Amino acid sequence: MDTTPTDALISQLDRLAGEFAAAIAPLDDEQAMRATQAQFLGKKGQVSAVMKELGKLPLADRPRVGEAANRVKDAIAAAVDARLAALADARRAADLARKVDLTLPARPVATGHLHLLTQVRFELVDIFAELGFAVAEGPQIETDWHTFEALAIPKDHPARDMQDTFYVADEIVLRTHTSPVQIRTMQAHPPPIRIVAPGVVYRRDDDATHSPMFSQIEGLVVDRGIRFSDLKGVLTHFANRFFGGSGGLDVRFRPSYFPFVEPGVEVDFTCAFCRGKGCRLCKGTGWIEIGGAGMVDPDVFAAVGIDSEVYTGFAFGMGIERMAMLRHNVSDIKLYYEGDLRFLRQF
Ligand code: 2NM
Repeated sequence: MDTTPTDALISQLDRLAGEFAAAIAPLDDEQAMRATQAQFLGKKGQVSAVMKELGKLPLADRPRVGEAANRVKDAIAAAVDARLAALADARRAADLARKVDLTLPARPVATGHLHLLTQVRFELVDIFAELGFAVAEGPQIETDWHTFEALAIPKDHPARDMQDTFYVADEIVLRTHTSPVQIRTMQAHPPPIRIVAPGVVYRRDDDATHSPMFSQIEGLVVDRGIRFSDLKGVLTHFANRFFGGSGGLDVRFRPSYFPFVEPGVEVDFTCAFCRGKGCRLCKGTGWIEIGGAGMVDPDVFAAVGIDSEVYTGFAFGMGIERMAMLRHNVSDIKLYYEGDLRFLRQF
């Protein structure tokens, strides 16, 4: 039987499907297969080349050729899908063939933890939070007014000297204590006030026991009828919560002077290590120095617009590095800031 040009074209198209399957058989990535698919089906591809002959065929034959062309396109798409499925099956089979011991212990995941000073700061804040204190924060770069003037620190006070304070600009300093936070709180809120202000402060000191940046926590309570004995009660509760465990630690006030309080005191706690008997840590005294405190000076209240005829208050401050030192036996303040993991990992 004679083959018509139409039949020849159709068998040519059907052959292309087989050629395509052979072309992608060695390929093992989808991108290469898609490129080959485009080669066959694209404008300059083999299928198009065959279809260009369509115009020469009798009109009546053309639908049969069109069907054949669609068949080829479907066959090519099916060949790609089949090859991709085969590859995926092979990968999965290889995966399953690999021996994996699911009972092996997992590799440990390295986790960090909070810095010792952060842990201790949180502990301190938590204890005061139990007593109803809120946490207040403020800027580290402060005005001379909030840092010194409002706290009744006189112009010629050594703390205001360039030798002791980092000046950022005229009348702008790095705060030397967190007391400016208390000033800002008193300006912003009427009493009753019950806050602690934890944070870093800056002083031009740098030796074995002093760092130019260190952390403090200060407390402030202002209300009607706040008394010196309230201060002692709060600090005694704090001493026993932070150091005590079983309780029984006392607070001792020694007369002292801070421009912003009157009276002002240095605060000692019973040495928690010898329970007051005297040991190396307390240098035989039975007492440990903790910080300073006092009743807020009426001049400070005047600066922030609180009527000292109506309100009284107490304030206290302590160093967080020193608290951490006493609790964890840290010998050198520099260890906190060096980032040596051999130190940090111990806490
Ligand atoms: C201390 C010791 C004594 C203190 C006073 C004030 C304020 F703003 F209320 F006047 N804030 N902090 C204070 C008092 C801080 O730290 C050694």
